[in-house]
Amino acid sequence: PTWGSSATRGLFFVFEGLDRSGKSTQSKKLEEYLSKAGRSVKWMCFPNRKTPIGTAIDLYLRRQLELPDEAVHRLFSANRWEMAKSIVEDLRAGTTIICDRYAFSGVAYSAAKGLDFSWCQAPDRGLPCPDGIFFLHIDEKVGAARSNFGDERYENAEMQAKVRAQFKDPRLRANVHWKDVNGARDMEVIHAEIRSAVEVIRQEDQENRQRAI
Ligand code: T5A
Ligand code: NA
Repeated sequence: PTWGSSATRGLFFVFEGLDRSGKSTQSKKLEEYLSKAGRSVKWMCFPNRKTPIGTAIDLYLRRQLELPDEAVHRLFSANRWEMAKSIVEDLRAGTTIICDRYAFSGVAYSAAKGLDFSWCQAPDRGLPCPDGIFFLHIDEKVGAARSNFGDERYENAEMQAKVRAQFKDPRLRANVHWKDVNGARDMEVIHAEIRSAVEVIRQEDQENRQRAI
């Protein structure tokens, strides 16, 4: 992590997965659990469609704006950089951040369109690194049963299959705490598994800090 390790630092958790895998559901459940437990916690998502760059991304996803693949890839990354400073400040101030999609989606979706994988990774290098990534996986049949795919770009079976393959690339999991979570189960069962993983990460973080003192 690039923001140091003060005694009060918050933790940074990211949810990843295909469309309709349950990221929003699970990330909001975790937020609710942590805030009820009295922790300072903030939920956010990418793309953040409310910023100027996010507005362009939203138009692109809703097919109202055409952009070259390379350009939109850079916009998704820039949309994270817009928030990087506030993420670091919140973590330093002791706030835990829960984020629905992050740079891993950026790479998987663009690589699925045929862009070079390491080229895709480059613009996100230097962003705050999460303490834990929960990757919700569901197989194609479960995804299809759940989905009510709309008109947004990428919301089709062919693209989802390509993204699924990219998410398996070990380069995404290198040097990060990545946890695969079976997203095809009951919501509460999934939540309980994520909650205990979060407590383990928190414990480890505290032990590491004590060792450093
Ligand atoms: N993208 C994103 C890029 O290309 N590059 C990038 O850098 C980034 C950040 C928009 C698109 O942008 C792409 C990826 C996307 O294609 P988005 O706005 O996050 O990204 O849109 P989606 O991921 O498509 O959001 P969804 O809402 O579709 O997916 P979620 O959040 O994974 O799913 P969720 O929780 O809303 O659940 C979907 C449905 O399933 C039910 C829910 O109630 C809901 O109806 N559900 C369950 N049903 C049964 N059992 C469970 N365990 C369930 N969990 C949830
Ligand atoms: Na979502």
